[in-house]
Amino acid sequence: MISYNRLMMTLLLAGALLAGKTVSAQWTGPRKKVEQRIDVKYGPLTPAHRTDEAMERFRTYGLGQFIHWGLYAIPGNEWEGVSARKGAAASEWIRTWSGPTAPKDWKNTYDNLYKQFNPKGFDAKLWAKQAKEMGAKYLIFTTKHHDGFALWPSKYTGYTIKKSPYKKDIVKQVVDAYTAEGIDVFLYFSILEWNNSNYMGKAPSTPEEKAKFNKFLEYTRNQLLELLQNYPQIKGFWFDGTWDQSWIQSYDFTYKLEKELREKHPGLIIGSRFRNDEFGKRHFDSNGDMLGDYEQGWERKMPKEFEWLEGRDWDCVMTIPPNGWGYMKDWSGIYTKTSDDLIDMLMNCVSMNGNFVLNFGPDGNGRMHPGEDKLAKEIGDWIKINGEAVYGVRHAGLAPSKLGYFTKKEDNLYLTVFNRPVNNIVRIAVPKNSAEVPVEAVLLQNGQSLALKRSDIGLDLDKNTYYDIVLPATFSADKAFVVKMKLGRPKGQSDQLMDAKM
Ligand code: FHN
Repeated sequence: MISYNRLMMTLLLAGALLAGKTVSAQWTGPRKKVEQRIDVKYGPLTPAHRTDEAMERFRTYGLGQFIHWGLYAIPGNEWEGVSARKGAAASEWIRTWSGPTAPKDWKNTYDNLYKQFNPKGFDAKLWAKQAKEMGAKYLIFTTKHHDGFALWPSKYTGYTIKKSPYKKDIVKQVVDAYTAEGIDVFLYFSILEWNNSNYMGKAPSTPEEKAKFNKFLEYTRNQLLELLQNYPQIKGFWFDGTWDQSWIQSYDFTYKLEKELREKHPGLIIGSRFRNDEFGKRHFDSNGDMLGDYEQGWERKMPKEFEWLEGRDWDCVMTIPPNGWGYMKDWSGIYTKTSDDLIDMLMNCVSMNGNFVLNFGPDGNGRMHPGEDKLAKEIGDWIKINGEAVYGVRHAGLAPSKLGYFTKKEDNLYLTVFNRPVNNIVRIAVPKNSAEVPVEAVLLQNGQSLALKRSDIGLDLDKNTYYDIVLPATFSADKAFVVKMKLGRPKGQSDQLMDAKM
């Protein structure tokens, strides 16, 4: 018999579906607690916190590289001198260009771009070398985006790299080159396809529609199994384009498919974007349990507070321009993030146990944008000096500092300072009852020892005690720098001060 809760959930979902709304996850605050758990048949297939080797490795990555590459790289967000800005959602969405600026018969032009795709300058080894120099420990690479064009010679469609003048398998070159550099590879895969005649956004309703969409589902399954077979080194899939009702309603199929992929490839990592439960709940099921191995909703945003994450694994994927993941020829007139912005975001993420994944959009010839080259170099230079504070670190368990971000590894505490105090005193607040406190401090970049002393300021009702680290007045920095502290047992007790009686 169907329970009351389940019935209510079903009615609510039906209401949402009728109203044409997608039931989406919540990314802008602490997650609302589910008041009463209900029976969910299509919930998570893996534990909330996997402890196998692959997942433990995922937790050490710190920095990743995303690459969006496909036919959209040819126009680079413009066509015959006309910009697609304001006409298309983002550079890799240029096929959807509409409005007064859109070229005539644009979709058709776009769908034929594959006939020109011949990136003679593409060298996967160069990309991988650059990624390594930048400090990326994993790559997420677009095997096919929403246009459906496959960068590998898939047997299941004619719309692939094999049909282009370039012909060669790009996915293979990328997987091999990055793996050879010791960088783990995850494959981005868009479920939705704009120009596949079997795809539809709405849930199929007639027998004909159902037959068509079933073909699409089988095609998706075949392609995914093909990718696993062709590129067995990969560590995971990064799914996208899973928000349409057709996919949402296919929960029985997607559940079985996830199971099959995991069985075929032990250790495979899949984020929370792949599928939903039978009530249409995406990322988290109706009980609030995560559907996948890590939270995959932090796109161009980060949690404000560590507590929001409730211990879950996560990654943050970030563009350099405000939005736009594919190649954008013209970076003028928009804000493009600086290496200071990006290092700040990186440290913010790792301080909350997340990975930061920076996106690159190479051009139609296979070259990175010069602006991306510059940023990769600057980030790499910084990480070479400060990587100890980035990789394999965990949340430090201290209250956030106004000066920067804490990370921790064993008995080392790191503070990456972005806001240098004018008095040169880096003050660390530690709870009074803490079993470990800073006992030594150095500048990570050169090992220079820094003076450190406890400062019992005596603020009324204060639960903290303070450790003051003095930066040499002669020390100058034009980028964030790291203060590395050794943690040890506190020497002596903090002063017992009477709280004010008011
Ligand atoms: O629509 C895509 C977009 O083009 C891009 O690929 C990003 C990357 O996370 N994902 C989708 C939007 O969420």
